[in-house]
Amino acid sequence: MFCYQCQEAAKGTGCTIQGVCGKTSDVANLQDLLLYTLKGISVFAVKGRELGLRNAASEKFIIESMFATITNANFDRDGFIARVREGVALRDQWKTQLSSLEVTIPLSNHDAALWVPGTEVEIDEKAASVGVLSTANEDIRSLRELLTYGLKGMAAYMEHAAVLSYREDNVQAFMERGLAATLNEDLTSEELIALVMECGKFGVDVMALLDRANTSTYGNPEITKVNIGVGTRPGILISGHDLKDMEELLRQTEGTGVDVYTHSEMLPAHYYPAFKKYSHFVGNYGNAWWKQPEEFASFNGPILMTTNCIVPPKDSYKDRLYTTGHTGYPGVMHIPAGVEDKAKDFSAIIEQAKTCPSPTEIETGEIIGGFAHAAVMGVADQVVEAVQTGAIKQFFVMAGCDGRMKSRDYYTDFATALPEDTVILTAGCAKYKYNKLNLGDIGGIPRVLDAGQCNDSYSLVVIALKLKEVFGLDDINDLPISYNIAWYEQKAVIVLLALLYLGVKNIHLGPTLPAFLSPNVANVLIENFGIGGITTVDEDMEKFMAMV
Ligand code: SF4
Ligand code: SF3
Repeated sequence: MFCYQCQEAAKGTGCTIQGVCGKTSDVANLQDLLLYTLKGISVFAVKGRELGLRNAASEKFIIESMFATITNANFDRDGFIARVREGVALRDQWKTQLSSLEVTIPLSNHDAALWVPGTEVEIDEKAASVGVLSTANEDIRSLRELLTYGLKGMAAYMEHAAVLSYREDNVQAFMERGLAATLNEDLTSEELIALVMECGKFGVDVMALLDRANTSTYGNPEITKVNIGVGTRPGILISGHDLKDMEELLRQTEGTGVDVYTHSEMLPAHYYPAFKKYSHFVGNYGNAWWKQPEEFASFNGPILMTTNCIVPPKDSYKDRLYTTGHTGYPGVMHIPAGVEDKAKDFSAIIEQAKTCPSPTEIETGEIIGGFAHAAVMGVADQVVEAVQTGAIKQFFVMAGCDGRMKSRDYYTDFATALPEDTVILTAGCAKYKYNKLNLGDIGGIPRVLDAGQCNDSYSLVVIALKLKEVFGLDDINDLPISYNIAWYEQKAVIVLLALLYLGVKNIHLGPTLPAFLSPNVANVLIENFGIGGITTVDEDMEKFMAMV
């Protein structure tokens, strides 16, 4: 195996024996093979689209399978083998359909468009030969992977929107074009860089789409205080990003005597009006994804993982862990999709919850959030005035991901060290590094404004664009906003590409720069966008404040 798609890549270069995330070598290879299969399908899907032909099954398969290969989403070997076989069958359906048309199909002689799976052993052998390192040139490899990881993040957001019946054809078309392009040996670095930038454009589109999907279905997030303590009844803990699962679980648990709590990236569900009406929706339990081992143990009740990030479970709670959607873990119960558009059936989780003790209290109090674009626009006058009077001197976008590395304490220390006339704008699970610090407020505006999940970074962009308009500025970089972003997995890659596409400069990215950026590709990002890493809190604070 060779995997370097996330921030925890071993030794800062890549995992080669087993993933730091817990992914085994065979599963890592199978994920590579699935990706290869998706590229093969895309070769034909691109041509089909040109000819006005579509295949809904292959479109759905590409998105769902891309999502399954994201860090910490799915560890299930058998599931990946089944997907590889299904993918080749879909590719061959396309082939048959196009063969009667006698058209020239670019890349149709590529092995990804031709290979046929044999026995499981042969599949494993093939899987070991199609990974990241099969691209010899390190810059081309770097650009191909940067594009691929952006597409993976994009697929995740497309899937979250799709479960709410929101799709955008242009984004799907780009996904297929981008995947096929990574097979093309003729593309120059410049052409690949252009595709990476285009990926950022579609990243903006997909986050806007998901924002529409979420807010049209569940209402605009509202400024909300969320309980972080526990009740006395048994509970179910729900994690991940899938709001449709959230809705269903709340509906099915109503009146059962079982409470519902959120974990990690599901915290922002509390901000949506549609979910506030449930009195058994008690609060948020615990912190970011990497705290699962201790927090899932002390929760005492069943846990539902709707999306990444799964930490390989401990035996102490494995029998009360459930996956659903495109997540999976061997030996962990999986709740399948509902049959014929029926809702998923969560009764097994609810029945198990009834037999469990209530959660053990690990903290008490409240946290505040729900500062998505509509809520912030609602208090825009107050925000603008605070900036004009100098009460707020600078905003710091500290969005992205949290992770288990000790080096991420930097973000807690940075937030603590920020001057009192600054405000943190956050989204994603990065917030857990500073959302319980009680940093106070500025004239009633909290110093940590949480917009929501990582995809709600879109809200931060909308807010920035609005402020630019209000202050009559030509350039988004003239706003009093600095960017100190933490990344972990591929959703953060699409968020980053989206910000670059919007022209945001001087983003600091940490705790380490991606291992998949070759020195030359990193230089392109440094020279064109001023991307930088992090150093120490003191040094960075000095740099940031000098720019104010
Ligand atoms: Fe390593 Fe991250 Fe890949 Fe897991 S996803 S194998 S931790 S680089
Ligand atoms: Fe977190 Fe995985 Fe990135 Fe959605 S849940 S932000 S890490």
